[in-house]
Amino acid sequence: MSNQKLYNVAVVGATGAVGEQILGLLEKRNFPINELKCLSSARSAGKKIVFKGREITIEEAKPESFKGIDIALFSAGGDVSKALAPHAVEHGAVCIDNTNAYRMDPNTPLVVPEVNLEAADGHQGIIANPNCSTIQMVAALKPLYDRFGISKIIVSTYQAVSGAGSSAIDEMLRQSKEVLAGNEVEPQILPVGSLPVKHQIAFNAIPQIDKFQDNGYTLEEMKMVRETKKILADESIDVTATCVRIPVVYGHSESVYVELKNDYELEDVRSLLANAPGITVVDDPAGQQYPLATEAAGKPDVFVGRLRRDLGEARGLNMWIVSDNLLKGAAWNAVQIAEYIANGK
Ligand code: NAP
Ligand code: 3JN
Repeated sequence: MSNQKLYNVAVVGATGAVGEQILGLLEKRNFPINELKCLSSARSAGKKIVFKGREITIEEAKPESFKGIDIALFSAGGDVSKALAPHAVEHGAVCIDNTNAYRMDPNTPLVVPEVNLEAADGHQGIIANPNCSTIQMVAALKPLYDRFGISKIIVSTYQAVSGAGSSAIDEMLRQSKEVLAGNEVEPQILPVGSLPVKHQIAFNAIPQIDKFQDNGYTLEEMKMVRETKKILADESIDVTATCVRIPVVYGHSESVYVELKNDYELEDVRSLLANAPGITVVDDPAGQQYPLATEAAGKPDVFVGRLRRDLGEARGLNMWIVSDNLLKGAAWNAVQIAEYIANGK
């Protein structure tokens, strides 16, 4: 007989793009669940989902929903986390929060298990999951940081529409059909910013993800800057990001220039990455093999390729990093943390 403790688990945002992936992983990983609560807004309350062959009714998330809950996974937006995570903590739950609400809070660990899992030990009830674009980048850079040090990162992202939720996926697919049929499109969802201005995403690239900040960068870009420094616990790294939405459904791609503090050999970089947990190197220019969003979709790993020394800076390295934004970028990273908690941390 197993003496594995079973947990009462709540998934907040269970009907969303991220929530659905979290439920899929909890089932696939056979997470030790006693009771599972699937929470959403009033809009989806009453709908049914099937988990391990059992029908579960979606409930509206309320402060009292967390009574008896041990682990709560939040992915219903920052406002919901701000409103409800403190109640979950009061009821004794450990919250793993997929939103921006607590990421930069000095009392909240910001965790990528392959990078700084030990930071989770200091939690005070909430552990934050970083932004998807940050997660895949720091997972790939950590082995290089440890071995050579990093002074500068310049990243340009090519982000899938699923990062903006199920409605953005629907919009991209709908627009694509409209364009192919020769019809006008009426953009309604993207970019998600502070103005009602919308742009076509089908057959396009939109250089805006989230709201513009006073410094000319978008919030997504500033998330990458701040979160990278917090996760690597190094404020001295210069980070510049340009985040772009492209018409891909699953999988964020990133072109990353990284300046190392020490001299490096490309072969050492390759073998460090090949031996790092959660990283798969796909780097064979002769065979035209490199990471692709279509190949990364549905897989938990971070894929790295196009490794090459910068032409001007001998300590500069260019690389291409791809991962499924809803898996390692959100649900899988959160479930990895939940497994760590369930294993007694
Ligand atoms: P989505 O597909 O639009 O789903 C939103 C989910 O939140 C739905 O389950 C929705 O329930 C629920 N919800 C909305 N308002 C609510 C409320 N007032 N109370 C309770 N539940 C509510 O969005 P998504 O892509 O899954 O993303 C959800 C959130 O996850 C994002 O806002 C973001 O904070 C976070 N996220 C993080 C990453 C990352 O980089 N780590 C990536 C993507 C998303 P209904 O069915 O009732 O509408
Ligand atoms: O756009 C993407 O590809 C990632 C989006 C993440 C996101 C979307 C809406 C709200 C976030 C996030 O995780 O930072 C948030 C948020 O929590 O602020």
